[in-house]
Amino acid sequence: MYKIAVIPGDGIGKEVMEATLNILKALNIDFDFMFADAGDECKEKTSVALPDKTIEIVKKADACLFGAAGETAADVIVRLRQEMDLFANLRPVKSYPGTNSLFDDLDFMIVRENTEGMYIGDEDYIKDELGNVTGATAKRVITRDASERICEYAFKYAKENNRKKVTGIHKANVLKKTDGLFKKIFYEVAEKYKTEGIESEDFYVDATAMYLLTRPKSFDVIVTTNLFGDILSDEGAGLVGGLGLIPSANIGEDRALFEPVHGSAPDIAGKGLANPVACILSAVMMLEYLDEKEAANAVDKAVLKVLSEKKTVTGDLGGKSTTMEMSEAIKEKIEF
Ligand code: GGG
Repeated sequence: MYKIAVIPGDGIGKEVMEATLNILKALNIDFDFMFADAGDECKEKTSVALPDKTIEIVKKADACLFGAAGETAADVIVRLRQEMDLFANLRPVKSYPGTNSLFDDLDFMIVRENTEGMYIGDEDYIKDELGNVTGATAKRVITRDASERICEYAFKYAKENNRKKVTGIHKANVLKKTDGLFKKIFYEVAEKYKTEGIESEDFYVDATAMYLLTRPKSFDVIVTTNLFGDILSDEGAGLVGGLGLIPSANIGEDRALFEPVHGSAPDIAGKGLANPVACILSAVMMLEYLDEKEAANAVDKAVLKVLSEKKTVTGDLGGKSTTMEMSEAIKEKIEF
């Protein structure tokens, strides 16, 4: 029996989570779903965005499924990652048929550092002598330990998943100390993997934003710091048909949380319009993590069939189906 903490969160998080649980319940696997609150609505009700009880439930679980957080994202998902030391954020960029993918055969992985960088939440106002806010600052922290750990993770991931190259992304020409350190450590780790046949290269983040459009097929595994990883993975989503399709995994030493890359999308929330695929594929990543490879494969194939057929898909994919109708169609296609 797997204990799964389930945090639907805000907006479309609730709908895509319901659609995902519909799939998981159809598998021949014993799950104990432990529901927990977090997000904007939770804050409105209880004045806390991430209750201690939720953290307790997540820490007790074998894995966590997360829907979306709205305005409280920093207090909820960013904090959960830090609280549980989920240092590696895996965001695959993969073309699926039947989507608005700009390329039909993209398949690369973005490995984003998840615990420090620009997202440590150390912001301050600059005030004049009368106390008027005249500006604001944000501190960005890059440490040797976290950089080594994420680069090591990316190279090990490449080796174990038959990937050939890892690209380190930074802005070391301007952020000389922070990204200078990240780049240095990237090449220290790369050196160890040279004999394993894993190539390495590095680019500035601005150039990478262009290369993702002009030659995305040249990427295999990307490793980068927190904010750059967040931004580049949305660009990656744009390459393969949008945020409704991109799953993610947040991995720690002995804990993991899985979430769609999209946010709470309040403009379409509650209308059954949200594409459930990003959340369902996040559950596929969870099944792989739990070593339920056969089930993971079966759900992945079912998603592929429904996308290819294009009959029962949501509006973002050119269809007219609701979130739950698409989930039902995927469920019907699962074969063991
Ligand atoms: N860009 C899509 C989106 O809104 N994602 C939710 C979000 O901002 N999460 C915070 C994060 O991934 O760091």
